Amino acid sequence: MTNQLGTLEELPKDYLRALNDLSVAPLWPFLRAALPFDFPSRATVPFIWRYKDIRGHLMRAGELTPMEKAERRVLVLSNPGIGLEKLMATPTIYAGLQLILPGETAEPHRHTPSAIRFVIEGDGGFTIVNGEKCPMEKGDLILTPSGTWHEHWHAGKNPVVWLDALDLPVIGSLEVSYVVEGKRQAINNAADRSQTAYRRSGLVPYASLGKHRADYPLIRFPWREVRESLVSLAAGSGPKDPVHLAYVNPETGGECLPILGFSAQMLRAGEEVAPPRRSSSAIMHVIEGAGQSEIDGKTIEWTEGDTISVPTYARIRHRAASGKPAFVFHVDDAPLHRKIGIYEELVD
Ligand code: 1HN
Repeated sequence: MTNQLGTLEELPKDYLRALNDLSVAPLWPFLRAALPFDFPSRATVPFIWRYKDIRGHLMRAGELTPMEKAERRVLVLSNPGIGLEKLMATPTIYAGLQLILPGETAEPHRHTPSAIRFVIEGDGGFTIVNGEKCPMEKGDLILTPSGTWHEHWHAGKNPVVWLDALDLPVIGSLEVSYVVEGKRQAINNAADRSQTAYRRSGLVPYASLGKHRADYPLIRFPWREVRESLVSLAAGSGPKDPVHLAYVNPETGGECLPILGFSAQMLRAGEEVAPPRRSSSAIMHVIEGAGQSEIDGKTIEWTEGDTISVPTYARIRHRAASGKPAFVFHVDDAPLHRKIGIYEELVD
């Protein structure tokens, strides 16, 4: 084990030039940066994007840039430690706030990155995913897995805003990110299938038994039901038990998308929780309530609508304000970490 690796400066200029001409690089000057001892180096910083600061600028984008010129009208939550133009909230998570105004549509397309929408405000928006019409109510989670057609509509009266999260940094780094445009979809359900075929956990359509399991059977997870489930779970558990539910594929019980994972957590009024340090990076979005988090020594006060980045292996403590519970939505890259065998949790 050594920190005394040779540097570029130690090498003769003509040698470096000869290597350079051949597009060859010596490993040793760069090895420690690529493979540090004991703990990874991280560009991602803990950061909060406050909804109250950004909302006005998003509305202004609605005046400045028509849909035809935007394709998707989004302000991207770019981690300042990584660089704003990289469009990354964390090493694996793209996140943005998308605005759609009454009467507007975001045209159909499908792409290799998988996406989710998490609704922040407004009524009357809907997303059609492979023909399934999904209403968008505050707090609803809607999946648009890799390759699924999707388009957004707005039949309501007020602006609709949602949080987009995509695995774009991963798909981009694999050099396989692309989009295909398509025709408007015929709607093939009256009520959305997510609310009929998979109405309740523990019950799946009989015909699905013994068959190849659907990759993405459930597309919309209504917040009303997730919230009720969290409140019931809190009532049925001890005062210190975590109240944290993962969104899963109802046919497999596994994570609903291959790279990013989604969960919702209730923090009881005044409660403080200290999860283990996880290898996964994450964003945390405040659905309801207020509180503060300490992330790698940085104290962040949050309230409804805010979104926070959490670096890999971060030391975290969350505290809900007293008076009422807080509800938060998490996006993390733990599904990818588990698949490639790098997921770990450390307890100090
Ligand atoms: C996308 O397709 C949407 O469909 C939103 O609403 C944000 C960011 C990058 C790439 C594709 C959407 C996106 C996106």
